[in-house]
Amino acid sequence: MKYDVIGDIHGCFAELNELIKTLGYTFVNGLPIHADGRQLAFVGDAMDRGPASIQTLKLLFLMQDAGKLLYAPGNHCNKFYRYAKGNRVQQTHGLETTVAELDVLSKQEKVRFLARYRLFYERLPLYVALDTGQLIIVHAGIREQMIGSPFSKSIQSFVLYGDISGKTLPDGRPERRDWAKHYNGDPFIVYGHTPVGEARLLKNTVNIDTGCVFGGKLSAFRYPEMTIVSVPSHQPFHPEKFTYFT
Ligand SMILES: [Mn+2]
Repeated sequence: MKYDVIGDIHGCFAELNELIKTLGYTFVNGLPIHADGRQLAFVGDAMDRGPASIQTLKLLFLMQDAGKLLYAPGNHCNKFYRYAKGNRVQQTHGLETTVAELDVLSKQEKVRFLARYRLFYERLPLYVALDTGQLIIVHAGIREQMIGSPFSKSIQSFVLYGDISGKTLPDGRPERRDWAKHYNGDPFIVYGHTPVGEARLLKNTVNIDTGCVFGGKLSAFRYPEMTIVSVPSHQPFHPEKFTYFT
């Protein structure tokens, strides 16, 4: 099977559509279909910050209903799930934009959407293993010894938030260690979470979060070809949101 793994969408539905078409898919009854039988996959964080989180999620719901969804949840997915359950969560870091989209809907539509989202999230794995375990799709990162291990809170934290040090950066964001630098596993890891100017290939890992919602681009990693396909963002450019690894 061949895959096209899409980076963090963050509500950039227009760019998602353009990327899916650029990859050679056509929409049949709302579902992206590829003539060569390719499959889409996602590194998570489909919502928050961008202009069209609800539309993006509705496409993912449709794919899930059709049994065609390969999606690794991200930290924004987890926070929105807690919101959808009625937990008290801070409406910051982009959640406020998704909530604003919901607030335009009727009460009934909002309740129905949140119920559908809870079901969506509850059906997701922590990460997606494909090609007999040789391809791993995960939101923020994973350590070799975590692959195939039973669920634990520390694995959940790592896949959602990455290798956080517990320290806070001057701008208030949690410090993230460069886990990929220390990854020496055989399975190839496709991940996102940390916006980079260009898709970053390092050993058997690739970060495909090219910061679409911050004015970069939306990227896909083609497997097994190991090539990148991107479309430019429609959003204003915020260079300070990108990480430049050394
Ligand atoms: Mn993230």
